[in-house]
Amino acid sequence: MDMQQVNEQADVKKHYRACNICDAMCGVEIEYQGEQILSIRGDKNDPVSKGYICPKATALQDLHEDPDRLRQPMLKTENGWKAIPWEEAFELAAEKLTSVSKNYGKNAVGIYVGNPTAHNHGNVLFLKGLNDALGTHNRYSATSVDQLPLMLAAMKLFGNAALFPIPDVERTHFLIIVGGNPVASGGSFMCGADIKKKLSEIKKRAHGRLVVIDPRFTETAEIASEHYYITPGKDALLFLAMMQVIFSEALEHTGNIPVENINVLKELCLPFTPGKVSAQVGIKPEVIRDLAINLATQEHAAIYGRLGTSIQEYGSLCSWLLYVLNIITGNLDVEGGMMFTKPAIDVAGLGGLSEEVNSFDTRRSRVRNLPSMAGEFPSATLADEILTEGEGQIKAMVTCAGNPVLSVPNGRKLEKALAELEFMLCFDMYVNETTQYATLIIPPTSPLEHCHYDLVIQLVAFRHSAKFSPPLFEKPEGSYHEWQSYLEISSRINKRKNKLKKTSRLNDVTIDSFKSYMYWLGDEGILNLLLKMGPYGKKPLLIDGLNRLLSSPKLPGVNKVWNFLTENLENFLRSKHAMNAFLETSPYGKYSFPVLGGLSLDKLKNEVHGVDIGPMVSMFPERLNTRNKTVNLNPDYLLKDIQRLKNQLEVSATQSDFDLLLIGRRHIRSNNSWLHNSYRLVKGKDRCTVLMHSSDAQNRNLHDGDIVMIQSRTGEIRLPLEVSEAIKPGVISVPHGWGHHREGAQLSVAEKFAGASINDITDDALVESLTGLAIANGVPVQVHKVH
Ligand SMILES: Nc1nc2c(c(=O)[nH]1)N[C@H]1C(S)=C(S)[C@@H](COP(=O)(O)OP(=O)(O)OC[C@H]3O[C@@H](n4cnc5c(=O)[nH]c(N)nc54)[C@H](O)[C@@H]3O)O[C@H]1N2
Ligand SMILES: Nc1nc2c(c(=O)[nH]1)N[C@H]1C(S)=C(S)[C@@H](COP(=O)(O)OP(=O)(O)OC[C@H]3O[C@@H](n4cnc5c(=O)[nH]c(N)nc54)[C@H](O)[C@@H]3O)O[C@H]1N2
Ligand code: SF4
Ligand SMILES: [Mo]
Repeated sequence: MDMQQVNEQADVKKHYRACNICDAMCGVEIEYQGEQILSIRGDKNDPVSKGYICPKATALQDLHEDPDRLRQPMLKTENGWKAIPWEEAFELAAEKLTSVSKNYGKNAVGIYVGNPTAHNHGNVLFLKGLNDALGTHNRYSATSVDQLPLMLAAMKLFGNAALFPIPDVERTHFLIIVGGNPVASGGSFMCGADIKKKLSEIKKRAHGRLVVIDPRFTETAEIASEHYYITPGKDALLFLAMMQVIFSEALEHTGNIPVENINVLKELCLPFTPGKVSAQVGIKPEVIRDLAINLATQEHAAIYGRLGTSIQEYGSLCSWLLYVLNIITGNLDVEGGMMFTKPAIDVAGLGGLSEEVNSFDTRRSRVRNLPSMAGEFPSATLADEILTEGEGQIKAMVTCAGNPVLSVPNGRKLEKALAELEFMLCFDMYVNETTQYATLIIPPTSPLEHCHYDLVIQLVAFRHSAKFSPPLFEKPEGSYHEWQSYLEISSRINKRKNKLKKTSRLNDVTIDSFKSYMYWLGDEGILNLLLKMGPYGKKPLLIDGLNRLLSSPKLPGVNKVWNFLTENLENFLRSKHAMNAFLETSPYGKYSFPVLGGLSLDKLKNEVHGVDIGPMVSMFPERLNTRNKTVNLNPDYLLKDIQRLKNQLEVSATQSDFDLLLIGRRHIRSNNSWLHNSYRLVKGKDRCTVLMHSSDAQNRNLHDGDIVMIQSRTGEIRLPLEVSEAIKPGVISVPHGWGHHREGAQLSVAEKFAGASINDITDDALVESLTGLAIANGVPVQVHKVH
């Protein structure tokens, strides 16, 4: 019987799940017959997304059916890629990774973790096991081309690098969005479906006002009440000037937030008057004043920033100032302002307990002396660590759901570096721009072949909900889910390393029994435990309770309790394997009580459309993880950057050959680098173009449709020009995630819509001074016509 016959006989059925492509978590309804997907629509009964989806949802089908998608481990041979059995792949990976670390030291293995990891709970839960098995300090991720400054600001202010303020978009009356384009991106750190509608609704509320501040007149600007063009990289000046207005008008008020050192701020912002910063920022002094005064006086107001204020020269300062502006205007932790989440699996609560998550500058990178954050080094220096000889040089890499050749600055340099590795293992579903350098690629199951729970994104959503999506299709026989591959490889590495050490407490039997235990528990078992322990699980609010205990000023001997707990935790965690992810969340499992009711995986499984838990609620000061339950506003770690800005106020900018500033751009039909193999999503008008203001085009005698060359310190790319009025003069914009013409990649659709990679011309030497974060917005470039 062939497939067609099977399909004809099968009933037409409906499957419900959450789309896990971007951060919006839309509910989808998939109609299918046998193995055949008939349609993908919005799930009208999803209590949060209510039927909304964007065009990318169809990619769930395209990814599943894509003939280029890898379904088996692939080994690079002299005659090209060869599919090999799974077990053989696990053995080979463990063997090579162990031998590199034996020959050159554990730091000779590097690991880079990409964005889709956050959309795959199994990977999140089992990554720590893999990291521990590798034992390397050379860890990198998309964090340092994305939200790292937000983590640092949250750590400094709230004592927890995983506790993020999120705009309460459903109840705010005045929202200022600086350097974010949620209408295209679906909303980041303000996650939830149909953000365009949610934002539009702000304008309908009393005194409702949506303000966008962006060098480009974006899709979000189109629906805003007002838009102001800003010079890239000058946001910190704007924020300091707003702060200056607030203090000079004596409008500061911090509501229920207990703060320290607010007077330091008053001093600090004195030089930054609206009049002084206006010319550099590009916004009139009266507008700056008005925004500041309204933020301080209007109820239900918030100011929010995203990539435009993050991956830029003053990313850390901007992110900190944004949070502080909300604090001193009484808009933090109040309805309609910036609030904190308490998701069903309390990732922020866990973050507060983790020493590693809350660590900054505990190590320095070998070549460029850049600081670590949350146990990772900045990705902008990954290529250096591979290319520069000496002790600790990276000789083997592991990538997990990442495409750094297209996403990290100076991708060309990284490419050269990857080509020199002795071994590279990529967990990915494609042979793409990065994974083509692999020795071995191990694919995940398709997005429709595994279950899904939004472990990470719920942390940064503007409304609490929970949804469990079962797999739609069985995974192919003999294949492994990604978490299983992680587990298989980490157990094998652990065994090999133990043989080398001979002295370890762990022997093969314990490693094997742990592995069996983890298989028995599975990703679902862990989710179930975490849900039961979470805030809606009717458990003793374990994580929450610990967090409170640890930061309670009234409790005598807190340090003793802390030491006791961490010592015990460490005893569990020292065992170095995948069990860690689980143990970290229930280290006190033996003291826990029977679960009486509340949220559990079984309950969620019965709610196929998901459950709406409700809006964010005020949680301070309890939710604070600072030891004394106050927010210290002293910006000691930022003083250098503030001084640098102050100096810039006095001197005018020097002329440079690179006379334009390059910024990024997102489009609703792309997602970073990896949806361009879906024909439905890439067809139509070319999207990988250079956007330039008509006056800049005229000055260079350039016309719409011309092929132009963009040059920077690091390289050049060619792209078609799109002349526009919707961008600030002096600024050009190019989307990232393109450049699929690289030989060796096997993306049959994407290569026909190749575009060019902006990260061939972003500069790995240009990093934020404090963290080493990549500066991808505001890169100096020049543009010429190609003859
Ligand atoms: N110039 C510039 N650069 C940027 C940005 C910018 O705005 N401008 N944005 C930055 C940001 S915010 C980010 S997050 C990074 C993203 O950087 P990365 O995470 O490195 O890149 P992605 O394009 O998201 O690549 C994801 C990879 O994961 C694979 N993949 C997808 N799903 C799965 C899965 O379930 N399992 C596995 N194993 N693989 C999977 C895809 O095939 C793809 O190879 O890019 C950054 N780079
Ligand atoms: N469709 C789609 N959705 C996505 C993604 C995608 O690639 N495509 N990627 C996902 C990921 S990984 C992330 S992190 C989020 C990102 O989500 P967003 O941050 O909302 O997305 P961006 O479009 O990068 O928005 C950044 C904005 O900052 C502006 N900008 C650039 N430089 C500056 C500056 O110096 N100052 C100011 N004020 N503005 C500046 C840009 O013009 C742009 O409009 O989106 C996620 N969702
Ligand atoms: S907005 Fe994001 S989550 Fe919703 S359908 Fe589109 S890609 Fe999926
Ligand atoms: Mo991102």
